[in-house]
Parts: sequence; C-alpha cells; structure tokens
Amino acid sequence: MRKIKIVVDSSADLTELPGVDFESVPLKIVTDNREYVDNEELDVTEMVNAMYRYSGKSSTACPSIGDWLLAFGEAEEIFCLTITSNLSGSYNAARMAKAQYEEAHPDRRVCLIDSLSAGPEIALMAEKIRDMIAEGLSFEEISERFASYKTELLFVLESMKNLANNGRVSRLAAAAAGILGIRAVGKASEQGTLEMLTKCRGAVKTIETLVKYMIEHGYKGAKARISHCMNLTAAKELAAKIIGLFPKARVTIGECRGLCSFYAERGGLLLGYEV
Ligand code: X90
Repeated sequence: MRKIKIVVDSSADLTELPGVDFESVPLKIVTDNREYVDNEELDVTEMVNAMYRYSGKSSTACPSIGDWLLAFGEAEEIFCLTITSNLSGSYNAARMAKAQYEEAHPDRRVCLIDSLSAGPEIALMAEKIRDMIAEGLSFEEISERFASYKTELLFVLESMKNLANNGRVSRLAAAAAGILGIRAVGKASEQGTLEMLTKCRGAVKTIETLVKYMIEHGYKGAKARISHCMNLTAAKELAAKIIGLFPKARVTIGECRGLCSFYAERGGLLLGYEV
C-alpha cells in the first residue's frame, strides 16, 4: 500500500479531514507580547477578542521549511496545499521542503499546489483530492485531474485593518471597510490577491450580493463551503439562501481558524465554491 498524505497550512481552516492521513501545519499570529500557534488547540474566539482589545503591532508568520518537512513525515505520496504565494511565504517554504524531501527520498513524491486562495477554497481542494484518493486513482491521475477542478473564493469583510497594516491590501482598498456598517466584498483574483468587487451595507444586502456574484462567476449548485469569523448567523443565512436557490447544493459551514480570523476579523465571511 502506498502511504499517502494530504498536508495543508492552517489557512485552510481545516483541523481534520476524515478518510485520509492528514495534517495541518500552523501559521502563527504574533503580537508584542503573545504568540498564537494556529493549531487545533488555539482558542480562536479568545484570540479574536484579545486582538480586538490590543492596540499594538501584530503580524503573522508562515511555516518554515522544517515545519513542512516534519508534516510530510514518512509518507510516500504527498499532496500539499498552501495559501496563495502572492500573500505569504508559505508556498515558497513548502517548495523548498519538497525539493529537500524528494532529494533525501528519491522514491517519494510531493505534489505541491499553490491554492492562490485561502480558507474554504483550499478546504474544497483538499476534499477533492481526498475523494480522488478514495476512488483509488494514482498520484499522476490525481495531479492531472486536479488541474481541471475549478473553484473560486468570495469574501466579505467588516474591517480590513489587519490586512492593510500588514501590507496585504492597499490602505485605499481597506478604507471603506473601516467605516461602521460598510462591508467590503471581494474575490481571490487569478493571481491570488484580494480583488475588490463592491461595498455593501446591511446583512440582507450583503448576502444577496455574495449570491449574485457566485452565480455570475459560474456557480451552478455544486459544493460550497463557508468559513466565518464569529458570525454564525450570517453564515447560516448565506447557506440557506444558496440552498433556497439550489436545493441540491451541498453547503458546509465552518469557523475561520486563527490565520483567517486574524485577517478576516470579527464578522468576516469567506465563501468557497465549485464552478
Ligand atoms: O505568511 C503569512 O504571514 C500569512 C499571510 C496571509 C495574508 C492574507 C490572508 C487572508 C486571509 C482574508 C480574505 C480572503 C483572501 C483571499 C486571498 C486571495 C483571509
């Protein structure tokens, strides 16, 4: 039996992936006096609330080459998914880990995927790979078929303070989302950056806007995943709206883990879907 493993970084908002050997490699959230490791032990709500009260500097750090190597462990075939290489060094560290791993073990292989996204879109990708493993497809077949798996990510953010403070979006792009009641709606661009689409006021309008965009962008009722940062109400409303329009849609709701919570901030929603 081939020893197969799926390895993601914690930006995927996944603490488990049943049915396959799986590991999530944590990013870190760092302030002047604390370091939060984004693993399953992290109390995300406590972190978000502490960050809200904290007014000093804060930033994040991606996994090191060594962190990735540890997670690869003794697996022979690894599918490794990272947060977009355009906003994080995670992919680059994983790329170097892959090179070292394959050199040290010529009989082992790593299929490394730059998600060009974050959160639930990565989770969908990981599930797709898990399902293909379960079907008994080979490493080559999975790598090849994965190339035609098409997904997208939309987000709505009430604040983009941490994104702007850490240089992940321009201050100009972040400005609207700083005004009370105004939310920024955007998508993960093809280059894996944040692309702004519109601004919204009010919960009902926001959800309508998300659904309008997802349909415009090609959603036809397949799988969708929502990650929310302390906003289960909106996540449930969004899921209900999608299922109302597409009764056969499989929509799952999960919580943003630490990394996505830090950047999406309280109230933020991420929506990944198949197109
Ligand atoms: O390496 C690091 O320190 C991590 C940096 C990550 C920066 C961006 C995280 C974004 C998280 C926010 C909305 C969705 C973004 C879409 C990405 C293309 C979630």
